[in-house]
Amino acid sequence: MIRIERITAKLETDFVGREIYYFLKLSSTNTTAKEQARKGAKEGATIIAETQTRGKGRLNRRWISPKGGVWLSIILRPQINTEDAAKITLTTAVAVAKTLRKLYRLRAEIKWPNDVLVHSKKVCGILTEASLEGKTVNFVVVGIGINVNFALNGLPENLKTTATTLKEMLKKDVDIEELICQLLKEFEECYKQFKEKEFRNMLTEWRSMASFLGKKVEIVSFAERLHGVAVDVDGKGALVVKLEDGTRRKIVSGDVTVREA
Ligand code: BT5
Repeated sequence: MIRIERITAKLETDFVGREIYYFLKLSSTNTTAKEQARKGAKEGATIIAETQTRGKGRLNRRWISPKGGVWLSIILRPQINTEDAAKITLTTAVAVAKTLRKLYRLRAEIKWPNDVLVHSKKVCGILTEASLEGKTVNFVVVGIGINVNFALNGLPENLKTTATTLKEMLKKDVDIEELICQLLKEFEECYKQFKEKEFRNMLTEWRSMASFLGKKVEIVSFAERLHGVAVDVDGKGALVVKLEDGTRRKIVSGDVTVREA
């Protein structure tokens, strides 16, 4: 069980996680976070659940959320345009990867746009949802799911080759409250940089952990399937791909698979 009083005692943030809503079971922490945001919850308020019955991935995919994971959502109220919301996902990925590197010395890597991998296996997924008002953002909910203290058996058969957990990697349970505290701290630092329009610095960090850059990739989106080399991510968070015919394309959403090392 996650002991919230341990988190509160150890937390070193100014506003992220200063208000925590804790639940044994939720449908989805993102859904509850959106409800709380609509009711006026402050920036940084964090929703944590021990398990989720309908954890959400992108495009209505399911996120499997057994007990022993970190399933949380943070409410944000940045004054940004809608087109800047995608940057929050990248900012969050940097925070997660830094946390795993610092606490466990794992070579955590970022896969555009919303995955954190260890040894090429997904240990974390991020789901950013924005409530929009015309061209501006009313609030943002960033959901972070990390597979922590459960064995691979906690996941369905079809995910066992693509996913991993910290317990699997480290061969032991980790201190989950310490992990949440460090994550919220790293997140707040990265988010402050993002708000101070220092997204360039964020991108530099992001690139240093984005292992798939320079590799041949396949990108599957709603409309098409593309092959090329992942070249970079641009100032808006879009993936830049050099296609096989030599032209460059900016991709704003899709799934990336590395085709060769
Ligand atoms: C994501 O979507 O990776 C976003 C996941 C966000 C989860 C957090 S948990 C807290 C908050 N509350 C929520 O309801 N959601 C957020 P996407 O890139 O679409 O990946 C989804 C795919 O990942 C699924 O279709 C599966 O293939 C795979 N998957 C599902 N559960 C997984 C898990 N626990 N570990 C690794 N892979 C998983």
